[in-house]
Amino acid sequence: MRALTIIPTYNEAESLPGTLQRLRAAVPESDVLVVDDNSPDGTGVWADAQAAKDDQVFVLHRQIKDGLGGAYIAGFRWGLQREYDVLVEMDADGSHQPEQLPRLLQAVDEADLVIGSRRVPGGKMVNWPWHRKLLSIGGSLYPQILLGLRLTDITAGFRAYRATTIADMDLDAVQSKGYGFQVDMSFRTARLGKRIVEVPITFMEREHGESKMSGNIVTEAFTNVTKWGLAARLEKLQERIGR
Ligand SMILES: Nc1nc2c(ncn2[C@@H]2O[C@H](COP(=O)(O)OP(=O)(O)OP(=O)(O)O)[C@@H](O)[C@H]2O)c(=O)[nH]1
Ligand SMILES: [Mg+2]
Repeated sequence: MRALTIIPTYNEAESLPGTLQRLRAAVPESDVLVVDDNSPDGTGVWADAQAAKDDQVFVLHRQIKDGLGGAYIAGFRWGLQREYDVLVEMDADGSHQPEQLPRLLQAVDEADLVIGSRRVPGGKMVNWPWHRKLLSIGGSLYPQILLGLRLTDITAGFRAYRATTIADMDLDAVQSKGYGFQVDMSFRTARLGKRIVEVPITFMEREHGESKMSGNIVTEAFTNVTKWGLAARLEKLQERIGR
C-alpha cells in the first residue's frame, strides 16, 4: 500500500526537523507532504530545502493561515490526485510519535479509518496539564454523546485513512477549520458506514513553539457538534414519522 503522511504546519520551524527526521527513519516507505500556510518563521522554506534533497518529501504552500482543516483538505486532494492508498494525518509538533505510525498502518489493512487514541488501554498522555486533559475529555465526550459515536478519542489528530474513505466524501462540504475538523471527519466516515478502529498511542505535549488552539476553535467545534447532533436527530425523527 502506498502511504502519504500529511503534516500541516504553521510556525513549526523548531519542531518540524525532528519530526520529519524521525518519520523518515521510522517509516521510510511513506511519502511525506508538508502543508505550510506561509509560516512567518520560515518553516515552508526549510521544508522546500528538505524536499529538494529527498524525493519522498513534498511541500504544498498556501498563502494564508486558514486552519488545520483546510490544510488537510488541500493535502487530501493532493494525495488523491496522485493515487496513494493511505492518507495519514500527523502533527508537526512532536505530539505524535512517528515510531507508532506502523501500528496505525497495520490496522488500516482491516479498517477504513484508524484513530490513534489516548484513551484506549495502552494509550497515554504525557506532560499534559490538567486543564488541557479536562478540555480534551469534555471535547471528546460531548460529541460522542451528541453524535452517537462509540469512539474514545474523537478529536485525536493522529490518523490513517484509507484513500477510498476520503474519496467517498464530499470534501467541499467540510467547513470546519480547527479542532472540530477531526470530529467532522469522524462523523462523516461513520455515516458512510465505514469501519473505524482505534489503536493506542502515546501523546506528548509539544516541546517547542506555540499551540494554535484558541477559544474560537473550541467554540467552532462546540457549535458545530451541537448543530450536527440535532440535525441528525431531527432526520431520524422525520424518517420515523414518514414511515
Ligand atoms: N497549515 C496549517 N497548519 C496548522 C494550522 N493550525 C495548526 N496547524 C498545524 O497543525 C498541527 C496541530 O496544531 P497544534 O497547534 O499543535 O494544535 P493542537 O495539537 O490542537 O494543540 P496543542 O496540543 O496545544 O499543540 C501542528 O503541526 C500545527 O502547526 C493552520 O492554520 N494551517
Ligand atoms: Mg499539538
